[in-house]
Amino acid sequence: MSASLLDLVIRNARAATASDVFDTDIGIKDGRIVQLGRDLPRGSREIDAKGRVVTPGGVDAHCHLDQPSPPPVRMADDFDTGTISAVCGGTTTVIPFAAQQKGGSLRAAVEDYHRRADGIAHVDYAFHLIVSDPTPEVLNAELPALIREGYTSFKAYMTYDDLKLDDGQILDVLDVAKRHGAIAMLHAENSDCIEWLTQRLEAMGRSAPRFHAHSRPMLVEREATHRAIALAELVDVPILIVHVSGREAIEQIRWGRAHGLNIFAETCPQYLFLTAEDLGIDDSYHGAKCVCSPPPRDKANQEVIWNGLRDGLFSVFSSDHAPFKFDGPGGKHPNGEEVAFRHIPNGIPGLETRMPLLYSEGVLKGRISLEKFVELTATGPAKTYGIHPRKGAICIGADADLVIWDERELTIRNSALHHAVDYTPYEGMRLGAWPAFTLLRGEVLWDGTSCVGPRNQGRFIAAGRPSILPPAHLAAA
Ligand code: DUC
Ligand code: ZN
Ligand code: ZN
Repeated sequence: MSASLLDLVIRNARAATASDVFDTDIGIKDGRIVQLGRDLPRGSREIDAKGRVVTPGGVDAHCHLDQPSPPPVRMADDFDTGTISAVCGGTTTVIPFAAQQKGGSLRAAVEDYHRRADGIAHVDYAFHLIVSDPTPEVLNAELPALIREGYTSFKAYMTYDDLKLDDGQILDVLDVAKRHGAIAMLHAENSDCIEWLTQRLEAMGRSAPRFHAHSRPMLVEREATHRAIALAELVDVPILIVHVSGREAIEQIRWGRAHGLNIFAETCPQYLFLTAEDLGIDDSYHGAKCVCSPPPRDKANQEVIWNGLRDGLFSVFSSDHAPFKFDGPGGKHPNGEEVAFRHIPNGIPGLETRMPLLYSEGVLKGRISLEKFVELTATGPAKTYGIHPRKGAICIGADADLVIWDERELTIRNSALHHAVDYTPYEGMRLGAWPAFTLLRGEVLWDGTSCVGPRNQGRFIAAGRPSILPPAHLAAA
């Protein structure tokens, strides 16, 4: 091969995939990986990785960007600020949610969401759907057509009045997933229990942020997780339980698997690095910064989550980035004021810190292997949502979405992050690594200190059939 053929060669990489770690050069042409091996010919550009770890770019398969919320709530990040923060933290593909409004069409939600992303995203993106109103038109026409067009995953909520489905509706959407080859993601919390507890807490004057955690104890997640599994069993379809927070939900998932059911699971940094105490040990409103659902639990549950990451219980590690500012209207002070916990927008930022946190606390502290890190942050999500091996892989033909890691000590400071949120729940945490380079389709977008590459190059990726599903001919049988 002549020297001019390669656009970029990354030399001396310690490449990590979900199955191996090996020393190699990486040859890139037209945005794709075209050669792996030692002593590759010169490229038009060269980066010497000097034995540094190189992983696939992260796939953050659960984040919320510019998602319309009931007024006065407003997300802080759009596709511009959200995806630039993704780049700086090593994530090169995001999968946020096109959310159907009750009474609205799913197709309209998708078209609206494309308008929000088109031309301003800095990383590639696919969309999950949120089905909040499964009318016959949605079930019989819109959803099957959208699945065929590359929207092969959708989320159903078991809580939140403006989103939740009842059990019959969940059965209906699971049936569509089975017949048309999509993966359903379930937000598993028992809505009636939460409302009952919330009213009792409010009646006792317990409305500070920390009582959010009291209104959503683990049993509400355990019950809904079990019910979701039972509904999936009835329909005979795989499902994925999102944002699993601790032991009781995990026990249900293990039970389902022990009974031969294909139950997949996702967890998030907040369940490894935060506890309910971060919502406040007194009635301070600062706890609103960590209000998310399900809420963070305790140290013992963090250990149970680590075990699940190690032993294959989890296939996806996502940020669940749900960006609301702390100060000012629209965010954690929805009307510009402190409010009772039920009115605090649920969600915390985490797109930029997801990969460095897991690398530092997981890989560098010996809790998980490098291969497991890659599986959880890139390969697993890409396979789960039908974009592998184009994304989430270091192999010939894959998009050259890569992170070159710099193992150095640093402290997380919100002032150094790139999202539009005015805080990070991880302020002051010490880390041992951060991306030295992030590449999207062979272009360096982040060089360790600044965003250097071409902007707004993010493209929509139409997802295929999730590879975790049985092959179509068997599923139909
Ligand atoms: N569920 C999510 O998936 N994200 C943010 C809040 C929530 O409840
Ligand atoms: Zn959710
Ligand atoms: Zn979410």
